Amino acid sequence: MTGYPEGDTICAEATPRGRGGISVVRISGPDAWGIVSLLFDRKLPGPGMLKFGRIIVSDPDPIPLDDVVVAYFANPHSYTGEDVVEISAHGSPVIVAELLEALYKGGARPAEPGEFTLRAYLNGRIDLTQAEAVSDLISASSKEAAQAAMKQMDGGIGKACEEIAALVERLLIFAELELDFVEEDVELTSREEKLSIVDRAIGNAERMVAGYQASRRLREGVKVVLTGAPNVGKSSIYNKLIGEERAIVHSTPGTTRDVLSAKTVIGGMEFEFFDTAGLRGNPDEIEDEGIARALIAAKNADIIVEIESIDFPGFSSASLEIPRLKITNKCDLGCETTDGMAVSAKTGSGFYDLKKELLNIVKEDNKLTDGTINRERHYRALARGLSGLRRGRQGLIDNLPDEMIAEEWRDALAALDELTGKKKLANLLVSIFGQFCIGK
Ligand SMILES: Nc1nc2c(ncn2[C@@H]2O[C@H](COP(=O)(O)OP(=O)(O)OP(=O)(O)O)[C@@H](O)[C@H]2O)c(=O)[nH]1
Ligand SMILES: [Mg+2]
Repeated sequence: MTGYPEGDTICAEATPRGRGGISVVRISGPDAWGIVSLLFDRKLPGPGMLKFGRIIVSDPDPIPLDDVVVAYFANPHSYTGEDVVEISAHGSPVIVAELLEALYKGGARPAEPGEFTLRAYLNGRIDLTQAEAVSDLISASSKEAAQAAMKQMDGGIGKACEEIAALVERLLIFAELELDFVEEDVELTSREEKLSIVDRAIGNAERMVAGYQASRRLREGVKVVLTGAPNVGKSSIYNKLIGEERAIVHSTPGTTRDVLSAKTVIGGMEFEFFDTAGLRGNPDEIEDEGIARALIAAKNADIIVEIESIDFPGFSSASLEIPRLKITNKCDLGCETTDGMAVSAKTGSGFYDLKKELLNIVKEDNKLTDGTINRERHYRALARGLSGLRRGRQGLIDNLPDEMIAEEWRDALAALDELTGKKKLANLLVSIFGQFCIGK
């Protein structure tokens, strides 16, 4: 299926490489129990139990390697759905290396990245979206992203897809039944009833898509682009927001040319800030590469911060339909006359309110519901499903033959199956699980 052998016994360190309190080595497969029994100086614990004991390896004479705690999870009640043994050893790379060596000698092979989770998926313990959630949880860089991943691990997307699939299956059954009676030209189910079912399916799918942008922001960070005329202090504000002197600040207008970006966490949310070249009104210079790049960055922003300063005027960055925040910088020089938000990159005043306002803008449209999709992959599959449903709906209205309509329902079902991973596509699995760390 994925190029990895299946059904053999795999092992890997499940904790990060290095020195620490403990290191956990995980073994999964039909021989997990047998291989570890040969190394452990006591009888292995029963399923779901822990036991303290000693690992003895042969070198070639038996030598005690480490005192460990062994946990045993019997199939199918384990992470992978296979027999799993976890050995918690002292956190030393030397011990882990020796232990793994002994396990290889016993017949286990090194696990590939994500292979434990892949097995959990192949054994039907989790669907594909739950496997992706495991990876998202591990790589989450904010509290909110971690919570969203946890929610997805419960299988919300899979359940929402199943509900839609159940509706589409009913439509498919109606269509096929009527095909059987095509000669008699009878209508077994009214068109109104079919339309109401397909409308429910479309409504559900649209709700899953609705939160997509918000959940993508949670995963990838909120993109905030700082724009404004030259010299208003964009780079100074950028440095202040990320807490580092990354961008060059200078009194000469037009200092910044390239788009710079850096990530930082504010109030549990990850933000990615972009510093850009100053926008000039002079049409001769509008083609300037830096300005062009600044405008592209603004187009891809989740939020645009439009900056002006006491000594330099504002410059509106086109009329994009993106939430924007107007601020005035250099308030240490006096901002009494401004009505917008006032900050000073020099003194740091106003930054607390600025960050609070950014968070408010994000939280406004960040209401995630169960089953909200969050990956481009989900989005594409669901969009395909939705267009199948819409074409089928139109077919019903246009009184197209049942055969043609059934084809649309099948397309929609195939897209849903791809989303949850019911349909197992080898190259898709390689690309998803290849991004995992080893040992997960
Ligand atoms: N007094 C005062 N000066 C500031 C403040 N912020 C920036 N400056 C000064 O304004 C000048 C321009 O600052 P930058 O941060 O380079 O401005 P910019 O908008 O990035 O400029 P370009 O990259 O040229 O478009 C520098 O001399 C800064 O020291 C502030 O809050 N108060
Ligand atoms: Mg600059």
